[in-house]
Amino acid sequence: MANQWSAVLFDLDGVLCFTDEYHYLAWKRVTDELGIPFDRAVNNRLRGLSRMDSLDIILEQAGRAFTRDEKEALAARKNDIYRGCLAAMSPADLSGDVRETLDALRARGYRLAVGSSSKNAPFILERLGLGGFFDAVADGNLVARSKPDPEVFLKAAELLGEQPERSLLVEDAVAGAEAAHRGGMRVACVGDAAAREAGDYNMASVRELLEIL
Ligand code: B16
Ligand code: MG
Repeated sequence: MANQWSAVLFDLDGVLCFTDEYHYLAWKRVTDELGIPFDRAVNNRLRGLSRMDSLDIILEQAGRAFTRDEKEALAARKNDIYRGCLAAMSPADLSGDVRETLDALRARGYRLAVGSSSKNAPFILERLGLGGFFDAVADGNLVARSKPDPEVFLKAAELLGEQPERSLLVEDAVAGAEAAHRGGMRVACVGDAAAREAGDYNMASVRELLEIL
C-alpha cells in the first residue's frame, strides 16, 4: 500500500554531511580570538540556526554588547574560516549510507529536496558531488527566518510543488524538528535530535528511511 509521502526533504549539515564539526572549529577559532567561552554544549544549541542567530547565542557569554558592524565582521570572519574547511571536502565526504539511501529513494519515485539554513549549501552540495542531484534546494539564501520557523521547509515543498503534509523531513536539529511540526510536516530525526527523541521517527542512520518510506 502506498504511504502518505511523495517527497523527502533533507537537512544538510548533520544529515547529508558532517560539516557541523567545521562550524564548531570555525566558531571556536573566532571565540578564542575574542576570549569568549565556547564549547561543544554551546555549539549544540546552534544546530540548524542561521549564522547571525548562532552568533547572538555565542555572544551571550561575552559580557558586553556588540554593534551590528562588529557582529557582521565576526560572522564574516567565521565564514571565511568555515569556507576554508569546506574547500577540502570532496565526494569522499558523502557516506555510503547517504548515497545509497538517496539513490534508493529516487528509484522508488520520491521527489527529493534540501532544506538547509546554510547560505553555503550550494557550495557544499557541489563539493559532495551532489550539485544538480536534488529536485529543489531551499537554503539560507532564500529565506528570512531561521529554524525553528518552518519557512525553509515550506519553501522547499513549494519549489517541489508538493503539499507539506506529503513531505517527510529528515533532520538532526531539535530546532529543525520543531520547524517541521510548525509547518505541518512529519520528521525523521538522526543525531542530536534523534537522541532527544524530537522526531516522529528517531533513527540511528538515514538508511532506516528505507523502512519508513
Ligand atoms: P552558514 P543546516 C545550518 O545548516 C547549521 O546546522 C548551522 O550550524 C549553521 O549556523 C547554519 O546552517 C548556517 O550556516 O553559516 O553556512 O550560512 O543544518 O540547516 O543544513
Ligand atoms: Mg542540520
